[in-house]
Amino acid sequence: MPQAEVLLGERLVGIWDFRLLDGQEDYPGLALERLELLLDIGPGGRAVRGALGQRPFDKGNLQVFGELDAGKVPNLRWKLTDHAGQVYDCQAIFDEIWGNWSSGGGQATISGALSELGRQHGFSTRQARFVAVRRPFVLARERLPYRPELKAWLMSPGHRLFHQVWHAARDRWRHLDETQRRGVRGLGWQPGPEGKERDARGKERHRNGSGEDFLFMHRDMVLKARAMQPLPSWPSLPAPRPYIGHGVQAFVDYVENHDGYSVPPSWEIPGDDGFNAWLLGIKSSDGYFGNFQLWEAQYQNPEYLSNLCLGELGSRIELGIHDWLHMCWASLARDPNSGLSMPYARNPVDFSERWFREDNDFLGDAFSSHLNPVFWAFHGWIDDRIEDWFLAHEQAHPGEVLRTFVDGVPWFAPGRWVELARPWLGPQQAGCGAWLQGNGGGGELDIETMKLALRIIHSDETEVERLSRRIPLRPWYGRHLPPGPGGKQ
Ligand SMILES: [Cu+2]
Repeated sequence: MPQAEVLLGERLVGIWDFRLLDGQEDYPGLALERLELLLDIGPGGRAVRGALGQRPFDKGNLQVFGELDAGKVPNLRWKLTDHAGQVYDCQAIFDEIWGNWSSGGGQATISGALSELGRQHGFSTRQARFVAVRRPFVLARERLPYRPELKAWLMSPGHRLFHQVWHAARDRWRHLDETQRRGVRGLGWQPGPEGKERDARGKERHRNGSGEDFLFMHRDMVLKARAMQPLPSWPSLPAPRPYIGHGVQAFVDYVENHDGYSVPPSWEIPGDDGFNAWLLGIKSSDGYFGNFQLWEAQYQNPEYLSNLCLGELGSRIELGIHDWLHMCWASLARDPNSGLSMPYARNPVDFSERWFREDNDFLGDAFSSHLNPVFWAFHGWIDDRIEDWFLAHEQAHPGEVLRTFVDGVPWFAPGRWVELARPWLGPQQAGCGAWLQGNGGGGELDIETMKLALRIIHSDETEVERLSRRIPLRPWYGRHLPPGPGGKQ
């Protein structure tokens, strides 16, 4: 399946508000108010299918048939038929004036003309010109609001920076030189005890306990958030977009993101083919059925789980399905001031005021991901796998894993299957970095400490960026492009 067609498909699928510009007398059936053009392309599909009609879409829709041919863009040509046997020829232009605005589910237009099929164009031909405007993707935050208390906690600068530096320190530790490490240690932000730091992506990742840090820190976060508002886990990973041919209403509900859990449209980083193909793949039905569902089954398979240490379970989840979940449900990032799309997302050391606003809930960046309501659904799902792991061990060798509490959080005692007595939650000294510890930490000083730690952690990247005068980066959770377990992705 050529990528150009997939990308074009991503731009066409959706709900378009349809309006005749003229010819109303000749085409009274198309001159109705609130006509909607629904466009879909099946998984791996090479054709555009759709419907033109009015809610509730249960009768009287016109059917749309067209080839999906990126070589002809911006020209589109479709046949439309109604139930009475009337057939229309539709020639249209897919409007690119919006440029990158139309990628990632932003606004776009299709404008063109309809005529009765079987008549040649000319003065006697009745043509009707139309325009169709795509509705932007409805973001999860519009469907799944927070209570004020929880929202305030999540969007506080301290919490944003805590989450970012916690992930960045362990993800980048193996790339830091001695000077950088000394700097980070001096601020208390080394991931784990000094000299025995637990880097999350290095050779020892499955054995050094970093996976326990990952599971424990997020369990702590989920418990504290749930104390302010119920945030249910996904009982299973939400199914991909239903094909319009299986039911128009189900398609519409999905595209309008009724439950908040629809996968947002993909986007492209210019020139970064590896990222673009990966993102399309993880957001596709193939990605869901061929990879997500396999992971989902593996992490509930007692035989597999009973042979894993807790740290290896956490580390495998973190570096695989966790990156996928973040990026699959991420929407194209936008500049909070201008609304312009930012396919690379925020620079990790850009601490301008605008990024701290509540609308910055981009799932691809640890600075903002925890503001996105989908975060809690899938981190809850990940957390529920810990119980599956425990039950699997109980069944295979009862008593080898013992429950305990760590800082009031239900956890497990060190032993054959558990490495650490104290997973890493950031600096333990009073005040410093204690953002998850009850009162919300120590104020301005901590905020500046965390910014400084991030500047040190990213200092080599900033240099590269300065020299090359560009931002050669990807969104945080889209940097590593892990393969799925299905082998194809
Ligand atoms: Cu996190």
